[in-house]
Amino acid sequence: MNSNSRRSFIAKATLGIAGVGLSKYTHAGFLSGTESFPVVISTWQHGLPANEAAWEILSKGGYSLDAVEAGVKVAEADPDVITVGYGGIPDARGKVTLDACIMDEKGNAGSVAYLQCIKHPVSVARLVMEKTPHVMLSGTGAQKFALENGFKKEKLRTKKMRKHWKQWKKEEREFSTKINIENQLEENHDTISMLAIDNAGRLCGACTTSGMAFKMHGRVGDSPIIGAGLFVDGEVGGAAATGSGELVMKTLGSFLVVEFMRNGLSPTDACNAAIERITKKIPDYEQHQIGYIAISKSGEIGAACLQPGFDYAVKTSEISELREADAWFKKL
Ligand code: SD4
Repeated sequence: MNSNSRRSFIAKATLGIAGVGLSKYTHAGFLSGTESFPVVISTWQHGLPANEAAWEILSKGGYSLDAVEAGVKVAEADPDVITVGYGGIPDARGKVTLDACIMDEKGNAGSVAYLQCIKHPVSVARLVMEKTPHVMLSGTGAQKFALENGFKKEKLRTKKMRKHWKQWKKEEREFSTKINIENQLEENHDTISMLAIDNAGRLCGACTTSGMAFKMHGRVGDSPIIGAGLFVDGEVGGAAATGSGELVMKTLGSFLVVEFMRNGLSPTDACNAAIERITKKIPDYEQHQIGYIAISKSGEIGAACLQPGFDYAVKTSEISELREADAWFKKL
């Protein structure tokens, strides 16, 4: 059996189990569990320093909305995190275009898409939520709104990314998804999505990205789409995504995870069920990576992914660690 057919076999076998009923999902028990408040989780390795920044606020009894904003801003400001904010991998025309959103425990939401030259898109998204009657602003309108509210216009593309883009133009010139190695230059990669519950039990989330490497100019992914890249229902739980945004958008992934939790699944089982939905609905799912993180309103955390290799960072008063999410395609 070659590795592709072996993968299909494993996927079918798993589908068989899962098809019996939602409660039949199997996952490593240590990956979820009840954690006390406050708690913060976020995607990928760059989630570790981001969680620390969020913790500064949470540990002092602060608001989880402030915590998730401050947390993801660490990745946005870091030129070495090349899939978020400043230093992000450009699109096919060499432009860095950013997507971000934020959501609070009451269901208020703000979002920006296709935003250029502004270093902290998540903070602009928060202002959209707090200062406008709208949920989402995009492109030049979003940029104008940011500038009117005191943000500075800045050049975001680093020299390293300009070189990377020039090289890509010379060699590849075609968009392709690469599982877990969207960023081939560094260990750190991908969108940062963060969910936090504060001392008062308020659950908020944020998500920010420069999107898929060398995407078409004008392309917007799942990250700023409420319900796709992020969804929070303060009475149930929250979920957030990373990976190939098109698949997440087609299945409204984060909303789906929260709805599965509403129907009684644990966070990890809910993430697995949303991954399963992708495998049922999207024919070329094997070419992609998707990762979900989730948290219930009581502070239980979980995660799941399509391909092995998705890590998420967890911070509580007792631990600060990186965990490997349960993969649909188990390690071969
Ligand atoms: C997007 N979901 O733009 C983002 C990118 C990402 O791993 O998370 N990549 O589709």
